[in-house]
Amino acid sequence: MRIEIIGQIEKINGKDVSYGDFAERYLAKNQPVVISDFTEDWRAREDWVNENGRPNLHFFATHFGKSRVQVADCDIREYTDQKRLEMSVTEFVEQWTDNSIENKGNSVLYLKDWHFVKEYPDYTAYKTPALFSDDWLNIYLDSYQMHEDRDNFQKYDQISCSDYRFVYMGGKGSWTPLHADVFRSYSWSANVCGKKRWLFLLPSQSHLVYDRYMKNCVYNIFEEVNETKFPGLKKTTWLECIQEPGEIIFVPSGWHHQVYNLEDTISINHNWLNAYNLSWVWDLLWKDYKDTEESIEDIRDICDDFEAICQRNLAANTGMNLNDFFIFMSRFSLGNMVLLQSYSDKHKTLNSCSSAMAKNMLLNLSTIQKIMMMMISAGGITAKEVYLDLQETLDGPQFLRFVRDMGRTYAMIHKEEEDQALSSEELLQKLSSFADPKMQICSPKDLVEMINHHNTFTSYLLP
Ligand SMILES: O=C(O)CCC(=O)C(=O)O
Ligand SMILES: [Fe+2]
Repeated sequence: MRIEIIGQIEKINGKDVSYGDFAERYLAKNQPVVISDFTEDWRAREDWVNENGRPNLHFFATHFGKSRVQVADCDIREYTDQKRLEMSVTEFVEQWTDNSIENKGNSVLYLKDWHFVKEYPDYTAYKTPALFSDDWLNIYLDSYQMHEDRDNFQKYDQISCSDYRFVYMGGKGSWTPLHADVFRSYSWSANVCGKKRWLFLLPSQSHLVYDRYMKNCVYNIFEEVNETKFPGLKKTTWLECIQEPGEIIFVPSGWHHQVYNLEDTISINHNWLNAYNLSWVWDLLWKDYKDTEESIEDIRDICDDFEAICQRNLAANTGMNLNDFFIFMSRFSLGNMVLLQSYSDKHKTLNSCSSAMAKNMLLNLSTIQKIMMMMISAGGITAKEVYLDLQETLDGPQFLRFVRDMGRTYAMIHKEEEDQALSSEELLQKLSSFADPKMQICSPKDLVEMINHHNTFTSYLLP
């Protein structure tokens, strides 16, 4: 089947766009764009690339050879993805080199989802550009796990969910099947070397690549697809992009994409979410929850705790469940409120003239409130043991790190002066000015009320 390509993705120069422009034109409008001029000073572009512009595989084998990585066999489909193998970077490099010398019809291999930053935190391969730094997911995961203390997920957590910052490496012809990203998050992807061809589908056409039960998605848009099963595919229209070395592509939420490496390519990509795409994340999480519930409906009557099983399955299938999401939003809100409190103590004001940084955090809080209201109307959180204890949160070292990372990041994004990093005593003092530290956030309703209370209190300080 031939698919119809109706346009190309816009390209801009990173130097020509401020954070405010980017947020308004691309994050808020959920539009893809390719940005140049952000990667020139990255260490990765020096160390990882030979003078001829091809991957320096020798460098990988000597510096990171022992790492265990996931490698996709691009020729073999397994369920909805490619077959994955596990091997060391040295083995991967050997196979890649053998394949390109002998070219004897071996499978095309593609190293994917390598949590490089987690594994080598002291080797600064690159710096995330400010445009992509309002990243709640990775800031959170640097301090917390998505499913804490849940024995069943310890192993899964550490391997798969430690963060959403990845390195990809593959020879010419390696590719990624059609998909929309995890949690319907945004992604950005930078070519350290090599070229990619991207095909994008507008979210308004997503339903056309699913079967009539909205369960199975087309795997490869260039392969003969069963028209009876996927009658919508012939009506789809696609945007295309050829991404050159050094360029970064912004992939908005919910846009399905299929990707080809046109040359031997190394890329770095992150998944991230923030106030602009939180409703996408919520909508998918709720849909996945309902699907999970429906899939085990027949055992409901014989289960002691049906809800707990649903949440467990949801976390296993998607990487987070409703409880995790609620705790994530609670901690994130708390961090924003503490930082805003600190800002308003210092500047004696918090209003529409406040800094871009303060406005960003106010937007975060109002967006979380909206999503919590949706959660309430959908049925909320029913498990009794899911709550956030404020005292316990303050006592743990993670919260201090989390708030400091957040403060530093927002100051960097908006090019504002960073408040002196808060101490743990100051954390308690700031929090005490809008909440009772003995309190617990037990439900989305508690969180909405706490944010209201905080907002009333901080605007009380207005001159
Ligand atoms: O580069 C690839 O092969 C896939 C990357 C991708 O899907 C993404 O960045 O969202
Ligand atoms: Fe993707």
